[in-house]
Amino acid sequence: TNAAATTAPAPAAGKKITLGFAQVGAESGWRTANTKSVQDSAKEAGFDLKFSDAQQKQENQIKAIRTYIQQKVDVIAFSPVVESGWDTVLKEAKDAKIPVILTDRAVDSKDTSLYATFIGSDFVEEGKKAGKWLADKYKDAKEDVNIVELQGTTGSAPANDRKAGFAEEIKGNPHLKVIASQTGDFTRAKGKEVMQAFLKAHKDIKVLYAHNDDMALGAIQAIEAAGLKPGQDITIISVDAVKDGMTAASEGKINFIVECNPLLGPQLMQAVNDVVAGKSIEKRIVTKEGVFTSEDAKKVLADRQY
Ligand code: GYE
Repeated sequence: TNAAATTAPAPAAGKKITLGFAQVGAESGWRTANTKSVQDSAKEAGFDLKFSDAQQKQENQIKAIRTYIQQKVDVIAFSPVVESGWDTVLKEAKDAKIPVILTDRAVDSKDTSLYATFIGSDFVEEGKKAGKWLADKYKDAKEDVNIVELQGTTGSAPANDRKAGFAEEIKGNPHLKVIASQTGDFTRAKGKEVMQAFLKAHKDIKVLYAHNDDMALGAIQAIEAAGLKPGQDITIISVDAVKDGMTAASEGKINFIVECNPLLGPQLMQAVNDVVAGKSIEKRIVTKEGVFTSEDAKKVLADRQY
């Protein structure tokens, strides 16, 4: 498998491959770009794609996976909304001899034979990049720096890991204090709502760490409505680097963005081809990504595809 693939494999001669893809939902700009990448590259690869949107509910995803098993698709791929609770349905796919590929988010199943590979980012690393930048910014702090955190979907791999990675990097400085941490479910509306509540409850917020751009963008609305300047009165860090987030960064409203690449389609289609061809594939395929300050965002914004 070519881990750096940016284009989908060309269609092979012979029987058309059927791929069942159970998507998380349509909760964020990241997800929209991810869905488009999966759909475009399945088309390019000549696959018959069956696509479902679980609206961020695990039960819907399990239903979709069971339907794909009944339909005897060649491969099932999905981005698990939460980490736990997948063993039963994954065993059903295994018993039906349908290979499963995890994309974007991980599961916590002990039995790794339940899936062929996991393609996606290292979310702990993303959280660490965010924490490292903040720890560095406040390395000489003499007073407490109050941080509020907007977590992603409760129980999801990116929420768990981005929280853990960030905490790990800031724990060395006792002045860096997370005074409130709540889920905003990766959406703009929830990000705004929870930030409003944070601002009401705490008068001295210095930093916001949002687990994705959409929640940061919602929070920015709440911050502005409270008469404060995002990026100045409150330092903002987020994850994803989608176009709207990068725009806010270029305007100085978000100070630091950790990139999370949503364009997983080409690597997924390559893995599907390899699995169907019986080739051995790597158990973990990590995507590559960087970080952006406001200045960086200004430079690359015009060329940003999503
Ligand atoms: O960061 C967020 C989306 O699983 C990496 O899900 C993905 C996350 C992404 O809703 O914006």
